[in-house]
Formats: sequence, C-alpha cells, structure tokens
Amino acid sequence: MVSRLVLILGDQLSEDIAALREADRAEDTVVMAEVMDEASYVPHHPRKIAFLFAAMRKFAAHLEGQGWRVRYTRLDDPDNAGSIPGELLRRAEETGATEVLAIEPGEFRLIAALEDCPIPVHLFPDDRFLCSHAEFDQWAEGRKELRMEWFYREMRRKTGLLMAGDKPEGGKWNYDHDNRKPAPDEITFGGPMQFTPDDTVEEVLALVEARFPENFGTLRPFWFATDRTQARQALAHFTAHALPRFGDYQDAMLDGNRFLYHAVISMYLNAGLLGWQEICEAAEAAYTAGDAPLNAVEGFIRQIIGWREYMRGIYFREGPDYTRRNALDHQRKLPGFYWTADTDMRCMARAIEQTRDEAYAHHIQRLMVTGNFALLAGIDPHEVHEWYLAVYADAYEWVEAPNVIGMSQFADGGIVGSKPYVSGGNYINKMSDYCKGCAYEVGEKTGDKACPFNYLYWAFLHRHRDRFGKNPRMAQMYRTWMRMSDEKRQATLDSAEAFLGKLDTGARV
Ligand code: FAD
Ligand code: DLZ
Ligand code: SF4
Repeated sequence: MVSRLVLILGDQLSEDIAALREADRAEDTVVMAEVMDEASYVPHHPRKIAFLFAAMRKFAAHLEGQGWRVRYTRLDDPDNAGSIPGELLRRAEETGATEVLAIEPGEFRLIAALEDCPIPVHLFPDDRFLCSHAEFDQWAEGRKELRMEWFYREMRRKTGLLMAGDKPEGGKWNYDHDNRKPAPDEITFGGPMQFTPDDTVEEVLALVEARFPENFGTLRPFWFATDRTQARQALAHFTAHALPRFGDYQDAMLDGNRFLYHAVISMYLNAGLLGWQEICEAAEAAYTAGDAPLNAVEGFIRQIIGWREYMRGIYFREGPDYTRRNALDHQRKLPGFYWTADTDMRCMARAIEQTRDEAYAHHIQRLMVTGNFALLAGIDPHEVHEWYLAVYADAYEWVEAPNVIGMSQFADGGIVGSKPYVSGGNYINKMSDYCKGCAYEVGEKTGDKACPFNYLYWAFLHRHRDRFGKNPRMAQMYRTWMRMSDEKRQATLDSAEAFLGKLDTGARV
C-alpha cells in the first residue's frame, strides 16, 4: 500500500476530521508543523501563537496515544523548512509518501499554497461546520439580500435546536428585544476558567518569548485551555455560571470587567478543541433543565449556528479578493495607537489595552469601539483587517474577514450588513461606563473637548450621503443632520476635519 501524509494544521485540532477518517493508522503518517510562514504572515499576538503551539503539541501527543504515527516539527527544529508545503515535501522525502490528505484550510492564502504544492494534496471539506459551501451557496442563490436571520432559521430547522416541532421554541425565532441591556452595576460571574501552565505550555511560552519579542501583546499570565479536556471544562464553567445572563448583557461594556457574561470560547472552537454541536447542546440542555432563560440560550445559539456559520459562508462565497474590498474608498492609515493604546479616548484605550493583555475583546468592543472608530475615521479596511487578524486569539480569515470587511467596515458594499454599524458617543455611553473617566465629553458635539465619535459620526454620514442618503434604514439619521442649523453642521465638519488632521500627523488624540 502507498503511504500518505495526513496534514493537520494548527486550527484543525479535532479527531473527527475527514482527513483522519480517510487515513490508515497503520500505513499513513500525520504531519504537524510549527512554521515561521504561519506564525508571521501577520504579527500574531504572542498569546495566539503560544496557544496554538501548545495545543498542537498536546494534540500530537494525543494522536500518538491513539496509535497514530506523527511527525511533529517544532519551530526551533534545525531542519524546519519554514512553511507548510516545505514541511510536507521534507516529510514526504523521509517517509516515501506520495500523496497528502488534508482538510480545507480556513484561509485562501493557504489553500492556494497547498494547491501549488509539488506533492498532490487531496483536500477534503472541513465538515466540522454545520453548513457546507454548497449548502450555503444554495441558500444564497437568487436572494437579493443575504440576511443572517433567514439563514439562521434554516440552521435551526436543520439542527432541531430550540425547536418545538417545526415551530421555534417559545413561538419566536429571535429574543434579542430582551437582550442588549446597558452595563449592570455588578457582575456576578468571575470570568472564564483559567488554567495554570503545565510543562508543555511553559516550554512553548519560553519559545514564543524568545522568538516573537516585538509582537504586540502580553504573553503572561497565560491562562488559556490548551487541550480538549480543559476546553470542555471552560465550556461547562460558562454554561453553569454565565450563560443565564449572557443575553441580558451581551452588548454591555465595563471598564473594570473584560469578560462580563461572555463565553470566551471562540479560540477553542475555532482551533478545533470544541465543536459547535457540543456547545449548542450544552446551552440547550441548560434551557431544558430550567437553568438558563430562553433569551440567553437562543441568543447564544444564534451566534454559533447563525453568525459563525453565516460568516464562513460569506467568506468562501465571496472569494480571495474579499479582504481587498473597499466600497467606501477609505484610505487613511491605521493610527499608531491601535498598537499602543496611547489615546485619550478612554473607550478605545480600554479596548486596545484589553486586546493587548488578553488577545480577546468581546463583540461590542470589536464592533462598536475599535471597528466603529476605524470606519468613522475612514481607515483603509485592509489595514483594519490585518490588525484584527493579528491581535485576537480566535482570528482566522474565514471568520475575521467577513466580520471586519463586511460587518464592521462596510467595505463589501453591503453584503453582510444592510447599513454601516456606526454610532456617536451616546451609544458607547449608554452601553458602558467608559465615558465617565474620559478626557473627552460625551455630551459635547463640537470643539476640542467634544467626544470624537460625535462629530466623526456626522462627518461620516455627510461624506457618504450619496450612498446612504436614500437608505430607508438611515433616513432618520439624515433627517436629524439636515435639521441642524448650517452653523452647527459646519462646526461639526470643522471639528471632524481638525481631529482627522491631528490623526494624520500622528499627534496624540
Ligand atoms: P460570545 O459573545 O460568548 O459568543 C459565543 C460564540 O459565538 C463565540 O465564541 C463565537 O464562536 C460565536 N460568535 C459570536 N459572534 C460571532 C460572529 N460575529 N462571527 C462569528 N462567530 C461569532 N470571531 C471570531 O471567532 N474570530 C474573529 O477573528 C472575529 N473577529 C471579529 C471582528 C469584528 C470586527 C467583530 C465585530 C467580531 C468578530 N468576531 C470574531 C466575532 C465575535 O466578536 C467573537 O466571536 C466573540 O467576541 C468571541 O468571544 P466569546 O467566545 O466570548 O463570544
Ligand atoms: C495561526 C497559526 C500559527 C500562528 N502558526 C501555525 C503553525 O505554525 N502551524 C500551523 O499548522 N498552523 C498555524 N497557524 C494556523 C494557520 O495559520 C491556519 O491553519 C490557517 O491560517 C488557516 O486557517
Ligand atoms: Fe469614548 Fe467618547 Fe465616551 Fe470618551 S466620551 S469614552 S471617546 S465614547
């Protein structure tokens, strides 16, 4: 029998993948490799690199325990070829293998590299997802608008999650009107489960410290789960202690609390340590047992079988040029404070500091703080995309790009969102306690002390009036803008121009 290689990438750490199902434990060799190409195509947060390397090493050991022959390359291995195709060729020469089995990577960049590899690579679909590319395309075909809500209902029907026969549990598909409460005074959840580094993790931390000393991000204290058992413990901890209040406060932000009632499991799910099914089943079981209310459980399940699957569908449907889209023709460079948190805007400083310290920020911080600011300030969406891809432990293009290019920056021209997610300081003030301690005044609309989100918001609408002026969902905002006096409108535009001018010179804002 011809021997083959089975490639397992850093975000494919699941036993139940097609490439392993197809392979022969007695004849084939699993290949896993820590390589500089993957570790540096963007300046990843050190915690993301350490998490993946530690989880890869533990997964390799686990496979060996299951009787698989594994060739594992460490980053500091002197023979390390530096890239995934390079490692495949090296291992093929060593073993005499003539073919590679793999599941489709989550980025077009790497799919292209595998397709160009001199040794034939058989790519299987990544069936760890609920919706295949073909199924998504079938759903999307002929629709004028690809709205997530309709897709989500299909996924509810398909999985039977929270279904009472063919009707949604409780009579409604979506309970968001019960969610989105402002930040509470007290958070009763102590945060995600944290794990003390073991020897494998410590070894990786030392490697990452030595090899990536300049990357943005704090490595220690490192507390992520790095194997499936730990990730399942983290999931159980969330389900028992935070899920009941997840819905209520999913859009809230608090200066003194980085995690609120969020699950903090996306890095485990995206790397393959958890599966969507077990997560959703755990949430549904909490509802059935009366431990968590429907608004929380429905909202949570919607994020996973709705948003997550929908985003992946969009990425693969739209193709490799998606990350270069720039529908609003935004050209400004990403301000330096995205890498330093050195800004007087407290909401921005807090979201960036937290990103630096944890490789994590929750959805509303990503969307309505750092994303909102980039959009209002007209930052080049590709630069924004590269920042998000680098700084979050859960970031891979298939999920990051539709969230950033589509949902957050409207750079796809309205495929993901029917209108841009923009807001002035009022929204941030309502949902957080950031504004209280800010150098800017959220109640001020113009002038040096005014919250920059306020005038940038109106200047954004004004700049893009030809595109958005006729959007019925934005009509109210344009009416408000046009009702302002000429002087007020001019003062607003002048404040925005002065601020953006400062931004362009690199002055502190
Ligand atoms: P929770 O808030 O507890 O939600 C539960 C789960 O739902 C998450 O773990 C995640 O798997 C899923 N989920 C929720 N929202 C989304 C969404 N919009 N898209 C996909 N899955 C979702 N998520 C990533 O996994 N990787 C990214 O690179 C990423 N980049 C983002 C960039 C921007 C600009 C925005 C607005 C969102 C991005 N998201 C990304 C989605 C979301 O912010 C994260 O999934 C979430 O913050 C992860 O934290 P959590 O596990 O505590 O999630
Ligand atoms: C993100 C990442 C990093 C930092 N390093 C590696 C690595 O050394 N080896 C590997 O197999 N995978 C790594 N990854 C994950 C890949 O970049 C990921 O599989 C692709 O981006 C596709 O999603
Ligand atoms: Fe952010 Fe404006 Fe509030 Fe300051 S006043 S924290 S800049 S929203």
